[in-house]
Amino acid sequence: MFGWNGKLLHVNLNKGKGVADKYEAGMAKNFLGGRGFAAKILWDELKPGIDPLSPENKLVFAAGPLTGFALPSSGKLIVAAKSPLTWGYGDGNIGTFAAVHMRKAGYDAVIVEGKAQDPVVLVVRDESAEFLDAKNLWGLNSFETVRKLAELYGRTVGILCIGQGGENLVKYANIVSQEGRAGGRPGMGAVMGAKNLKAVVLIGSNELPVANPKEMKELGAEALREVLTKPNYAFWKRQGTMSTVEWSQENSVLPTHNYSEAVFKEAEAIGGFAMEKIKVSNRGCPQCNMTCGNVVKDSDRKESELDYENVAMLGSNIGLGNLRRVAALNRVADEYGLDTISLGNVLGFAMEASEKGLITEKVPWGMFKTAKALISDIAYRRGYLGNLLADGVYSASEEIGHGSNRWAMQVKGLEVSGYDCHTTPAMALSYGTCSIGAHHKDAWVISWEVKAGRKGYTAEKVDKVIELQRVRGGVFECLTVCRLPWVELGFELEWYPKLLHAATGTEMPWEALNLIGDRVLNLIRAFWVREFGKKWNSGMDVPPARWFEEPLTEGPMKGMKLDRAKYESMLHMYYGKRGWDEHGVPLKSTLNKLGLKDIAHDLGRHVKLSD
Ligand code: PTT
Ligand code: SF4
Repeated sequence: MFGWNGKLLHVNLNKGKGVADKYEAGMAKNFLGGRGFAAKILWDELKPGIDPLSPENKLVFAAGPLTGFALPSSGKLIVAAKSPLTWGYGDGNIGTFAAVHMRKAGYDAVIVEGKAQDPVVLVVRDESAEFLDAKNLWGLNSFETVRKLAELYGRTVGILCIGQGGENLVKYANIVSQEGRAGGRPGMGAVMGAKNLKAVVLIGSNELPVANPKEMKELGAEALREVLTKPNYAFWKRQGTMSTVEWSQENSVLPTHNYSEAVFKEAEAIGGFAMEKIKVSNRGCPQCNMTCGNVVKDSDRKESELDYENVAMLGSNIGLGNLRRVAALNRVADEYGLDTISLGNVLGFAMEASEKGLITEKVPWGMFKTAKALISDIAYRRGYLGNLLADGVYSASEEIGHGSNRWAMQVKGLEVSGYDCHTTPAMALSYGTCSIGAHHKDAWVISWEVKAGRKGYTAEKVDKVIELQRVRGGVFECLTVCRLPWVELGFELEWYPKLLHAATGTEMPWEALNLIGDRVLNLIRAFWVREFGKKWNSGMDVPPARWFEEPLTEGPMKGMKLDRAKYESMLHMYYGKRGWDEHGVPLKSTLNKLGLKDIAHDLGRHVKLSD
């Protein structure tokens, strides 16, 4: 095999042992890498119904056949497991030297199972897997952990770690790398913590197997040059994803006060241009020449790396209009290793619950000190409120009741990311049907929808959601390369089959890639259905009630809200186009057509599948 290493590393923490396994060429051909490998491995190796925080869960780090080559933005990997937040499939995408080192160590995926007796660091150095006692690291935040490990192994190795959030099993704890790159929204950090795994260090020194080295070198260099010529390049380097704050405000989709509104009075103060005034440097993922991490000095005089989601969720959504303070909240979230999107949601939820008198604690909107203290309580599960919010917004709403589930902003248990959907039915469908819960990664359809017109619940919108899910949630997540060169700069999709040919020697036109995308998304859907069995229902694909029931009261879209009946008919149109039944379960024929006959057979033992 070329492009792929053809090897996985299985690590058992109970036994303190790592074993390398070869995998069949069919796995590469059918599932490509990254999310495709993770979904297949979790389907094959996890017993349905296990507790995600038990030793039986497996944590998969997986990359794709382009990862690590010198081509645009190829330094990312997927981290996946059964999610403790949703109890379904969970994953995230992290830009990290660990991606490059894992591939150069000779592996396309590392799978960690079991639980270490005491805290450990897993160190994978080419063929060897060793374990380092991590008792002295347990309790440190992610920055301190990375610093200590870098002192031991050097600054250029790959390090993935958890902060106190993961240690204390906060259900949206994520995994942090390189001081400010973080991923695994649905609690991948908690899965790591439950395994007593404080960090993974990856050190690889081999050449990547490449089918056509000369072609790869030339194409990669040409592709990198091409990125630099894109008209939006200079502005992108200045603001990265931060210009989305102004865009969201102008288009009335900026989450504000727990998604009750979609414009924020102080948006300008937390936008891309305000950020430029306090920016000190750019950071980013390896193998990237359009680095987009905006490093600013926060109100605690520490460095904090800002992206749109961080600012929308820890700024407008909680009513905080001071960017340095937003940056300080973002910094502590990175230190503790807590997902900023879910964190902004639980804080917004607590502020609303406090305002409505449903909790005794006083958590006023926009109050920086209270929010910061509460984040610390969450990371350590301190006190009633800290512990309550550490389990996520769905669980918190179940606990406090009084109809708060109507404004607990989540789908399938995962908190909604930074786009309000009162006025955007296609984006609501994207959240409703995303493969990990309410995340924008699979189909960021909102920018298209705002131009195409918001009012309709049309077949064209359903088609667009499916098209984006295939390319973004399917192909990009399997390749694990960053999608932003394409999304933000218009780097053409035609590059990827050419680069794949150079790396693997295989012709993979977009029709073939799209088919893989559909196969992987159907496999993930099958995973959810297998986990939930008879409890699975189409209501799990419906966004929160607030967007259907409470119209916006401010801004140019004042008075608008979603129409539930129309959303439901659009959802059923989506099921039809996907080849799923009226409950959103794939038909047997759909799975068979996608080459997932064995999955259909297995799933049929858990739920009744229609033909
Ligand atoms: C992603 C989610 C996002 S999406 C953001 S900002 W964004 C938040 N970032 C967090 C953070 O930072 N610290 C923290 N403690 N929690 C955070 N949670 C949030 O996590 C990220 C970039 C971004 S910035 C985006 S859109 C793109 N996402 C990609 C993707 O998903 N796939 C892909 N093939 N390419 C992508 N490119 C872009 O990568 P999750 P990163 Mg991320 C500080 O993690 O779980 O996938 O959720 O990893 O390396 O930081 O890159 O406006
Ligand atoms: Fe990472 Fe940004 Fe580069 Fe993508 S564009 S690889 S997120 S630095």
